[in-house]
Amino acid sequence: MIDPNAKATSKDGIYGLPFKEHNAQVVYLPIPWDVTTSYQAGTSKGPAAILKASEQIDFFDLDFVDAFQAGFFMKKESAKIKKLNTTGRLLAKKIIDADDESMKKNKLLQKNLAKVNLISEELNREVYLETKNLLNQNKIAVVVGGDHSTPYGAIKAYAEKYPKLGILHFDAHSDTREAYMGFAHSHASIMYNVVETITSISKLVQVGIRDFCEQEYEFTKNNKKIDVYFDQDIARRKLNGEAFQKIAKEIINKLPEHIYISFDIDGLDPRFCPNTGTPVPGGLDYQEVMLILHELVASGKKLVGFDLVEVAPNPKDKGNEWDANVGMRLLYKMTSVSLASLGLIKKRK
Ligand SMILES: [Mn+2]
Repeated sequence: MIDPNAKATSKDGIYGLPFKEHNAQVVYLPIPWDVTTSYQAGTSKGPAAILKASEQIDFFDLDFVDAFQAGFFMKKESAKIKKLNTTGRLLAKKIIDADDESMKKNKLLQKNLAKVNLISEELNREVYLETKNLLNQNKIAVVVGGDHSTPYGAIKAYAEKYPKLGILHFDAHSDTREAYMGFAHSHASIMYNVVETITSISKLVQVGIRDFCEQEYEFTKNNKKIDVYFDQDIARRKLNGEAFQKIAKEIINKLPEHIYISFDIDGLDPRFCPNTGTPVPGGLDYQEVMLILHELVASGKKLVGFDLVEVAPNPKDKGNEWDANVGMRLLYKMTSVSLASLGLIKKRK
């Protein structure tokens, strides 16, 4: 019997819970990955930081009854993925540091770029197979990144299980670059790759976007599957006196029956994620996200899967758990929302 009022320790498992993979409804896949991170590396340490911070959870929730009873389990970080990350990052670093001219002339750099792209494809395959395996057992598979390239394989597996899947994408960045610095599977291209290559996906709704290039703006504007809630537009609507709840409802209304959330922590105001790879001013407030999640459950639509990416611990301040603390709470809430929307746990009111 689990005592929800006792102090948790992450030694027992994520959120201090004693579940194993076989008796857990929700399985978190930690992906320590930051191969193509261009600005600040460190997101590869995100999953471990979230696991450690998860000791701080308090299970009581005003919205849901004892979500943890469904069974949550975080797998061990895969040694293979760790090794791929180390190799890939060393190769990618030289490419990131090189200028356009040397990229054009230097054969070795070009070879390295091709290798990085292969390494990324290998990660996508690993995540896809792992997710597929869990979905076949009717579990919820949750990628915990790592940078934003990590959930591609998971989204592919979810899209196969749920045709016409809709993606709700929280992010500061559009992530719709058609390759970035030559990297075909970088964090900056995930949603481009999702929309272009996973064609059964019926909708992509982006929220909090405030950093993008012209190509991304044109791409999202010209694609009928994509709706963008730019941070600036949300802010101005609020400043003009519109209720955020109306915006939250509108966002959920745009989505189909089956929803997958891809949550880049930097979609939030940077005060909730000061150490993320590429923070941008502005962004959503924590409670605004909570309201969107609340509206999702109220709509009767189903949150079939989700991920959380780009959470990074502070490299200069080891004991500082702030980003991971926010991340683990957001992860717990999304898990509860998913379970409630699927009728697997009870709502409190
Ligand atoms: Mn992102």
